[in-house]
Amino acid sequence: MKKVEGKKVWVFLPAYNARETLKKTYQNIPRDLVHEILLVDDASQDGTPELARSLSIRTVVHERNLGYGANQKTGFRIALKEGADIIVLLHPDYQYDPQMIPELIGSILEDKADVVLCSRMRGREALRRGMPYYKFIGNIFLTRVENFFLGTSFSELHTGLRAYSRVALEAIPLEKNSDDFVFDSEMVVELLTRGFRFAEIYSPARYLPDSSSIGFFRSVVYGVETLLVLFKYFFHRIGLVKDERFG
Ligand SMILES: Nc1nc2c(ncn2[C@@H]2O[C@H](COP(=O)(O)OP(=O)(O)OP(=O)(O)O)[C@@H](O)[C@H]2O)c(=O)[nH]1
Ligand SMILES: [Mg+2]
Repeated sequence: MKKVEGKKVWVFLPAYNARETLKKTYQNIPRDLVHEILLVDDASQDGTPELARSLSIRTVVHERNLGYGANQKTGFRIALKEGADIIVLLHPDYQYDPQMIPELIGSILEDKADVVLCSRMRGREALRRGMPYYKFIGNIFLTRVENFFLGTSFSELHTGLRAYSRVALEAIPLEKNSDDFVFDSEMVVELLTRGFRFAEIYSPARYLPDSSSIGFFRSVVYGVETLLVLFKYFFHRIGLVKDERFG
């Protein structure tokens, strides 16, 4: 696929201590349809920004560690300000296949979707590839609860490879969202409840020794916070506590 006339595709890498995996991730990004690659570094201690700059990746650095959600706020703010039409979020820990990007953005380019998620969850493949058992079970459980509350049928809502259209990102109050990991779940609920069209593709993730993987405690915090977002949405829907973040 060649660069699509008039559509600016950005790839955004939210980075934290990604030095071991950044180069591999970056080199696998198909360049012919991507206009800009932006890395936001959240005060890594392993030299991630220095490596990024040596690879000629445009790099923005947080002075101190602000969190995964705050990292995305910075990235989306810059991309939107500079006219990106489609923004691909890609974790730089080389767990996701950058070669999936053309397929990922295809339905946005064709105006058939506003948000596309690259699911890692189909059958037990993720387990075979090394996803820890508690993450596998947690992912299935959380996605099922989300599907129940949102009336959807996704196989996974927690992936680190997704694409958003500009229109979708501009419609939601990004800055009001969490600075932590639950930012991703807030976005999904805000976009779905505003009626944006979601699509899902599939590509299993890699679990290599140097890929970033948050531990058990932070995973549980993420899970509980995601459930809280759903409860808030439910109360909003039944009119008990209105929350302007949801449509
Ligand atoms: N800004 C910021 N990003 C972080 C922090 N910790 C991890 N990340 C990044 O957030 C992304 C997701 O974190 P991971 O540790 O890979 O966790 P995960 O993808 O939810 O879980 P896995 O499926 O095990 O990979 C990675 O790209 C990390 O670089 C942090 O403290 N701050
Ligand atoms: Mg990871």
